[in-house]
Amino acid sequence: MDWIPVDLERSARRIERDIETLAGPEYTRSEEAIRRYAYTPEYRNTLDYFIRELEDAGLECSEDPVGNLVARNRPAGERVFGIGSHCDSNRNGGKYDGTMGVAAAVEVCRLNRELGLDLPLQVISFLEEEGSGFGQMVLGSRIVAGRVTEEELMGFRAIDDGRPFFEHAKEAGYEPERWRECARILDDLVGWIELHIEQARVLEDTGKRLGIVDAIAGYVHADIAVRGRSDHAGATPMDLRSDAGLVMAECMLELERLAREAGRGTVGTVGEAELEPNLINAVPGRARFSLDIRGVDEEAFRGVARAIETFAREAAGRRGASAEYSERQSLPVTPLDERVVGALEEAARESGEPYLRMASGAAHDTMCVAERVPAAMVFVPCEGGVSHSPEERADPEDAALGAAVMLNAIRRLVTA
Ligand code: HGY
Ligand code: MN
Ligand code: MN
Ligand code: MN
Repeated sequence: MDWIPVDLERSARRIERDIETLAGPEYTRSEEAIRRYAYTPEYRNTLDYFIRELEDAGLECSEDPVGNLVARNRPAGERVFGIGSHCDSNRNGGKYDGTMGVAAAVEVCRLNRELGLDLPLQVISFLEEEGSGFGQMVLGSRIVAGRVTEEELMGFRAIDDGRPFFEHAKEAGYEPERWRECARILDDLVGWIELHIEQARVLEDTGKRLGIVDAIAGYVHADIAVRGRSDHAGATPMDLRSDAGLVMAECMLELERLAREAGRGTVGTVGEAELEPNLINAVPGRARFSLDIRGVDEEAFRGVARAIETFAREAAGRRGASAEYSERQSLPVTPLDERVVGALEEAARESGEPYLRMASGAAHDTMCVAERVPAAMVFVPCEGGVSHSPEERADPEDAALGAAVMLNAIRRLVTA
């Protein structure tokens, strides 16, 4: 099947306009980074922006009971091909993570209409992919995939004000008690592709413009709470202390050692850390820190999670303290669909641009969609691999090429 000619320059300018507009003050809580969390005014403005663009491209938009945005160019019940990503941001986010994937999906819809292809499409922009609002990553797509329980949902609290997820959802106009109905948004999908920035530097280092993703690393998210004893920092001799901060410090270094030792791409990160009472002249009696452990080898990364849990208990015991490990959530390594990957590779070859077949170290909503729908991803480079940072930089020209590759692959998949 020959390559559909696309005016890549025009697509790049439209994607760039979307990205730059959505970096403006009404779409982010602050100027120094993109701060756009579920159920906030800036998030609502962003959804409304995409709704306008999707309606201009001939799609009908709706939002499911928790706020996943869905847009279709076919009536409910008819088979469609799914594309999309997320437009919430990390708490210290950049302009491109997620948002560029939704913008590329909108561009596919524009091209579909302008070129008269009339491919059956559905766009989804998933709620709370980053976990910036409630500390629960890929929450919108986990709800859609049924990878949460009612009990868990009822227990999720907003990071900023501690109020329940359901309360925030209702205040934003949704009906979260109907969360089980969200599964329906995957019912008509014959396939799914998410375009996303790579968030690492493999494409840049190898001089490729496109990544065709065939697997996504699994992960464990957990917290360790240490209880030692608060003491006077000046009067308490070193051998009489039960310093929770030192237990945390030992665990941080042990996590690094375990991840390096496990190899096979296993990584471990302590990204959040709190000490109590967090005073210059008090020995910390309590510490709470997060664990983000990932890899494409299930046994390796889950082995690291088990090992650090044991280590924390023992390190705490040696200091007269105790340590409590609690898992927030985890998702398995997700192999993606060979037929969708193959169609993307074929389209990438036809584009004549250098591409690389690769795995994703970052998590994506596609992990949850892939549970029920043949799915794959397209990566575009980001400068120096920098992401989850306002320094994130990516090239709209690459996203335009990615959109054209998606369009060509979808035509191949829905007409075969
Ligand atoms: O952290 C992740 O993998 C995703 O970008 N939220
Ligand atoms: Mn993302
Ligand atoms: Mn992210
Ligand atoms: Mn994602």
